Amino acid sequence: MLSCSAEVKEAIASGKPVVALESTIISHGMPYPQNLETALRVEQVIRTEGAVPATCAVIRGGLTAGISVSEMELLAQGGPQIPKASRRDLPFLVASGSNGATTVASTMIIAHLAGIRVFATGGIGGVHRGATTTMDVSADLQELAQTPVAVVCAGVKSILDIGLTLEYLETFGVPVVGYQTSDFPAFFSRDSGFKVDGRLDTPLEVAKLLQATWGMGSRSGVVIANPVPQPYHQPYEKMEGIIEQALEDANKAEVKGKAVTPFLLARIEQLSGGDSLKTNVELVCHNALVAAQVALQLSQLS
Ligand code: PSU
Ligand code: MN
Repeated sequence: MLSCSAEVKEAIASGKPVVALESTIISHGMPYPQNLETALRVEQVIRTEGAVPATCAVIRGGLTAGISVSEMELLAQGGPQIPKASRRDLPFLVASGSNGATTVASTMIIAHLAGIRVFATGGIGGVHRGATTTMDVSADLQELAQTPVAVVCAGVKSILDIGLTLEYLETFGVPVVGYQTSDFPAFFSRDSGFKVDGRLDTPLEVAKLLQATWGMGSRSGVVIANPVPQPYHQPYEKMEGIIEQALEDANKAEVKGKAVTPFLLARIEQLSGGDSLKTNVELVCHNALVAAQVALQLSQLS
């Protein structure tokens, strides 16, 4: 059921640093062809740092770590026609031999099965605004509570309730690291008004934190919140107006379930023009860089 590329298999077996990457960001998070260009660039960033990239997806029913360029192209061109697969969707795709784009939750599952401990993405899912009545809480949070993989991200978009997302992570005992910052970032913006408890400044410090987490028997994931580089930062207030509009549109269109996040991402992209996409691409590449450096330190410690 698990299928690793020859390169990824060899790297894991010989203890080389490997970084997992998700594919919902390819099919549902960005338009074509920027999605494909970004997916390829992210892999290159990881290689340049001396680590091996493992983009994950469900391919013909196989939980795959290390998809090929042509498979990446298929997911990029297919866009929203490719099923978005979180934890509960995986059995359907595996049983029917289908393709699927993996979210943070399902990429963590594949990474853990394969023996990969570090994963880079853009933003994680979280507690949606209004969740006290809709109960819309991303399965990503539940996965972080139970699967020992470190996720390097630029925080969460303020389409979510950032405060409640942090509360949820605290309840489930998930360490949240601020990488070179004490502010929890809000994806497009370097700060959200919320603080992190733990600031760490080097890849070695992060690797030691991961070792400590898993060394004491914890099975949880770790969030490594890495703010977007300053030149691409968008002011929080500027994005907030756009996000409010996107949320209003989602409400009017009565979007529900797993369609909510892709709808909001696409609407924000439309409303904000090229700026937000550029920021999105750059922060993903920067997360990949930091993830590769952490994976390298972790492989040297083990
Ligand atoms: N947030 C982003 N970009 C993304 C996602 C979230 O800024 O592409 C994607 C990720 O794949 C994440 C998923 O795991 O959306 C969460 O979806 P949901 O809220 O339906 O769990
Ligand atoms: Mn949801």
